[in-house]
Amino acid sequence: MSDSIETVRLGRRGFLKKAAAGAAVVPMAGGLIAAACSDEKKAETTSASPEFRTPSASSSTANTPASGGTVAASQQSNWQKIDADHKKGIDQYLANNTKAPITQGKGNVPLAPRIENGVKVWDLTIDDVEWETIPGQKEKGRGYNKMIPGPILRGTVGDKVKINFKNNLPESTAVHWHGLYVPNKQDGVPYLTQDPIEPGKSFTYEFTLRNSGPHMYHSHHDSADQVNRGLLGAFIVDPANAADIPKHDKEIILVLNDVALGFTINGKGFPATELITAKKGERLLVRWMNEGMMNHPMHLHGMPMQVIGIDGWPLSAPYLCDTIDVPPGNRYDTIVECTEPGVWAFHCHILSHAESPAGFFGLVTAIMVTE
Ligand SMILES: [Cu+2]
Repeated sequence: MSDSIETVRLGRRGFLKKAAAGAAVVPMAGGLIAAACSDEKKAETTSASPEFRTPSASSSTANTPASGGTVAASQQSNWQKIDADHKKGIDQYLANNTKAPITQGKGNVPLAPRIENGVKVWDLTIDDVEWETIPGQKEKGRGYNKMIPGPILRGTVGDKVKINFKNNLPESTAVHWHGLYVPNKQDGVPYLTQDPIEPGKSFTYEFTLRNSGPHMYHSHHDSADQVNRGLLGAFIVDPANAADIPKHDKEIILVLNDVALGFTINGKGFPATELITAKKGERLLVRWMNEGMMNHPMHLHGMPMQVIGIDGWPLSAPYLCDTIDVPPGNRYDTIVECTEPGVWAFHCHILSHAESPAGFFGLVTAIMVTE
């Protein structure tokens, strides 16, 4: 993948980087390469990490000197710093997706159930976790099985399921099955349908899957805090008839969140977000879920998205768009026909959720389509 992404994005800098790696091959460009290298060094040493809580920390308007000459010098250093910070973020993002993860911890990974007497059974713990959202930024999160988002649970309409929770938090909680038909007493709302799951206690939810779709499970107790800190996960229910599954080559589940852990996609903010990859001609089933407290109009460059379902209910008239507003609680199923090769930005179009003078941050990723 490293090679293909290099090929796709090979601009002047990319060329210079490659050239620098094998400097002997291009002796004539030595001066230029040295300049590029020292430029990059400067970027490494002078830029701060993109900071989503205070995106203007590295403000371009911070210095407004009085004298003309100083203004010119200051403005120059400002734009150079802004450029360098933007580049650093992109480089970190590409390294995260071609070399090794730049943050610890990964959530939103499938968890296979065990089968007991024909019932799909999952055992999940609920814990305090230290969660790294972007390099070096660790937050006091909470996770199912110590990950954010929690593991992806998956079943098929008609399945009997049983989910055992052990609450290791120093406070009570409860788990709601968002979007799923369940018996009322399994709905997970303390004092309305059940007692809270107290610290150290366990609770088992049991129901039969009745409606397909990209559903969610999350805390329904002190939820503005607990969900925002990470007690959320995807519960995918496939239709009983496999022919009803939308035709696709790859399924991408994107869980949005905001506020407590910052703007995150699957528990990570840019540049720690995951690059989506596809081959030209492939169909991606992109499934959006918003577990946050704000709307996020997610915009894809280069290709439209076809919206085929809302909250698991298929649309009788699917429609094309390039920006899909995902409100809190909603899930959208979209198809991206990957017809256009390149690395295409994919970001929230409330721009203060995505970009600052310090570069991209938060709700930003990309789709890379290779030939
Ligand atoms: Cu947003």
